[in-house]
Amino acid sequence: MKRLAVLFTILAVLAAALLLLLPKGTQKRQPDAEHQIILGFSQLGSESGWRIGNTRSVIAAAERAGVQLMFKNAEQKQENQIDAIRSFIAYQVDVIAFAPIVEDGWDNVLREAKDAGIPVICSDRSVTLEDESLITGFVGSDFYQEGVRAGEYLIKKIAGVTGPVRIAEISGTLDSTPMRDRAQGFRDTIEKDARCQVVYSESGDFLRSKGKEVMVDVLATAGEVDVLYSHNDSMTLGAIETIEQHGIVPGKDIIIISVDGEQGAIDLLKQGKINCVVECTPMLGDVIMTLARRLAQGETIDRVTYSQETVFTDFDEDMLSIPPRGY
Ligand code: GZL
Repeated sequence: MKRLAVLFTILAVLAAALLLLLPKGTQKRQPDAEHQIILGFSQLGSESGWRIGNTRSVIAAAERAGVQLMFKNAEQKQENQIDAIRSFIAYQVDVIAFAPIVEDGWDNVLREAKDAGIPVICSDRSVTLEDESLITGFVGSDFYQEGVRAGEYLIKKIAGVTGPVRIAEISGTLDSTPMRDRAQGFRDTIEKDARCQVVYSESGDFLRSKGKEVMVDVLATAGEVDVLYSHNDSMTLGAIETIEQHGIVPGKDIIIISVDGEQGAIDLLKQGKINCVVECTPMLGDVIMTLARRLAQGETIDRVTYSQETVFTDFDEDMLSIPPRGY
């Protein structure tokens, strides 16, 4: 009996040694047609109606697609996302997808994923990397174009206005892709019109509470403001609370341009309290599952997959018929 135990021990040690000797990235289980795909998804938080809608979309799509989803909410902390990705690697998921809260600081953990042979998709936001091969693809919005659409609306809205047109911007999470690109796309569009002046810009971190606070500072320090450009609807709704508390009529005394397309913002658009809502769809779940399945089966995917989006404005004759938004 004792000889048998010794034999088993030797075999176990040899097996473990063999695994360690294998080149990195080959220990992972290879999916086959019968095997259910396992997707690790790191969500950045629950900061806005958009984010909650995005989470619902991912979970429902995994259910529909028959994908086993390991979902972790980082509650607005990059370190929690990094920990989540490491746990997916340890579990040897087939694919990892994540919505990076900021663009920088991902090289090491994404190198670990690549060494483990696990492809990674950026969902919703992008990352800045020394080695761009660490990410297989991006699925989400073209935030720069969202900024351009906001700027194009404003130019149309101020037709006939002498100027100057003084603009306050409440931006999203610092160093996040939507914040950087929505700001740049807007500026590149309005800079062609000498009347437009951005007189104030401060981050509201995509949070309603901070949008309300920042708007207090706008009204206290920026002087006469003709336009509010807010990077998401949650901050816009908070800012409008402040605007109304100061006896200012939103959508009339101050032009309000917002991004996302949450139901709450569309409702205020219909009431004339918001003038323009640039759509940014959170419904990315089905595309993520399609891309994950391709990767798990060893296929390639496009480097960038953009969502199709529109813009809702007070120029639209059919504004009142905008269907329910679902987020
Ligand atoms: C955009 C997304 C942004 C939304 C905000 O794709 O990353 O983050 O515009 C959300 O509402 O907080």
